[in-house]
Amino acid sequence: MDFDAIIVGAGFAGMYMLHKLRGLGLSAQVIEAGTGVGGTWYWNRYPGARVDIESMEYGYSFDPQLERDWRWSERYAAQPELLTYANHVADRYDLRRDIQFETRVVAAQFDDIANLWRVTTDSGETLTARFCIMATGCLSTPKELDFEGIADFEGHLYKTFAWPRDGVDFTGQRVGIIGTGSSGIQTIIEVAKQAAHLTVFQRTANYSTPARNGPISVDTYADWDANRDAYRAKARAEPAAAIFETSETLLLETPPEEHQREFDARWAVGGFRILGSYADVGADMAANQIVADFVASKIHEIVADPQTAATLTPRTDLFPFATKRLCVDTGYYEVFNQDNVALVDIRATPIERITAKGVKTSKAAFAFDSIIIATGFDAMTGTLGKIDIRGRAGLALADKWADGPKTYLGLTVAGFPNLFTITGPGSPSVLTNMIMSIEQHVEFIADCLAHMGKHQLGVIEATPQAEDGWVAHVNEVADTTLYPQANSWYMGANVPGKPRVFLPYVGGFPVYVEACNDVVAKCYEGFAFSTIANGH
Ligand code: N01
Repeated sequence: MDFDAIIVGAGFAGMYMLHKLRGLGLSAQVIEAGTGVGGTWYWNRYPGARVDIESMEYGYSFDPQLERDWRWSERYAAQPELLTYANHVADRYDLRRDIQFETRVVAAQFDDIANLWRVTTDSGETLTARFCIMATGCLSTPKELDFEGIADFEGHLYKTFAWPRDGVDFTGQRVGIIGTGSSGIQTIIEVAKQAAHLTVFQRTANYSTPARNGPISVDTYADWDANRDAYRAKARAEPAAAIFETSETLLLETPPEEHQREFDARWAVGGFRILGSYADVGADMAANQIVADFVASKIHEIVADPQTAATLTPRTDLFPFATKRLCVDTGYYEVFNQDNVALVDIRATPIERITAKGVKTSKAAFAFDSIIIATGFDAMTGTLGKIDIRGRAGLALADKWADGPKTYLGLTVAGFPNLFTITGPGSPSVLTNMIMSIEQHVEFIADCLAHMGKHQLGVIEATPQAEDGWVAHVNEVADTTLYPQANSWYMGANVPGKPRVFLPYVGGFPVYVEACNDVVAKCYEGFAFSTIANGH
């Protein structure tokens, strides 16, 4: 089967890409491993899974009628509602007829002679297309489960990233959970409501701020309906493409009573607002410590037992505030005041192994009916790394990226013609409201393909010089921040053996969009095009 484009993944990126390509009159086929659309929201069905960008800002913005017709129920939509939304989009634009479900792409190889991509699936089928577009998501391949003895456990083992579709009832159970990132924190809150006893194994305490979730009022909707364009524009003007009310004021130039007021106000609004409080928090350790101290004081206010509060308080010597992704919760720290919840510090007493009955640390043995694994993902490059992607002359992407990913704009890779990576490494992606970054990339790609059609260009490829320049810029900007100090998944540091490189672009969404627009305005500066004679 031959197509103009093959799109890998039917999450929000793949769905919109398909819709855009159809609009250009191009044939496209989406290949999706799951049985349905939704990507992240298809796979991550653990209890409490919920978006932490406000729902109003998280929905697609490309179709005003879609926005007007859809009504979110809560300020932060829960996974079932997000999945319903993804299905609504698929139905509305009749996307499913061009999506091949339950199929995994295992290889994508560029044929230099025919100038096309040969994409092989796990069923052994090979499809061909001029363009190959990776809409594979940034957090779609879980970390390897590296616990010794995990196969010995006789109880139930659950993974947040592959949760049973029918849900799990933990009533009356002794449950252990490993991992206190966003997935773990959201899961803990819900499981603590059911389980007879929940033991939380924490290696690194994480910062979490209250979501202040709740129903979206009629007034809020009326306001959004009247001012939607202005809100969307406001979000796009923010570094994270979401309304954090980002300030340019420097914390270190502000009197203490004023920053206390500012933090309190932002804590009261909830969500990620605190991230926008002062411009120097992400770059200056002294400023960063002040916010860290504020959050620490909140943890100590909420958690009754001082020892538990201390263990839950993140240490800035391990990572500065927000250099690991901030979590957003509804009652996380409060959970530790419940009698049925215990916290185990596995930095002090490491897990030695999983046993037939539960978990053994250096200090004690714990018996469980169920263990939940919430240990995170091989982020941004993990899924691409699992596909045997080969560009010109058989060059393997895995080899090219052996020391860390190299891209031009996070969208293209030199030596890999007609390949695009939506929200790829080197783009703002995970540091932003993903839907905004997805839309911007999809529109960039669609405009590029339209340009190529108009000018009868067959092949586009980033030049090595442009790629080198972009990679240097991505690193240079990251080095002006505190991010590289953390052993985070942003740095690839959560996966043993992965190169330690800051993966996303931290220059901010507006700066990045301007860079992309500038490239286009300069006739796709940094790209080489060629025409082809063989009909492709
Ligand atoms: O994964 P994580 P996640 N032994 O990597 C611990 C997005 N997301 O799935 O920090 C013991 O953040 C690890 O400890 P440490 C969001 O972008 C969004 O929770 O490595 N512990 C950490 O506590 C998020 O950032 C939403 O010391 C081990 C945890 O497991 C990203 O996905 C919801 C361990 C992993 O945390 C990933 O979040 C959920 C080991 N061997 C996710 N290995 C929303 O929108 C790891 N850990 C709300």
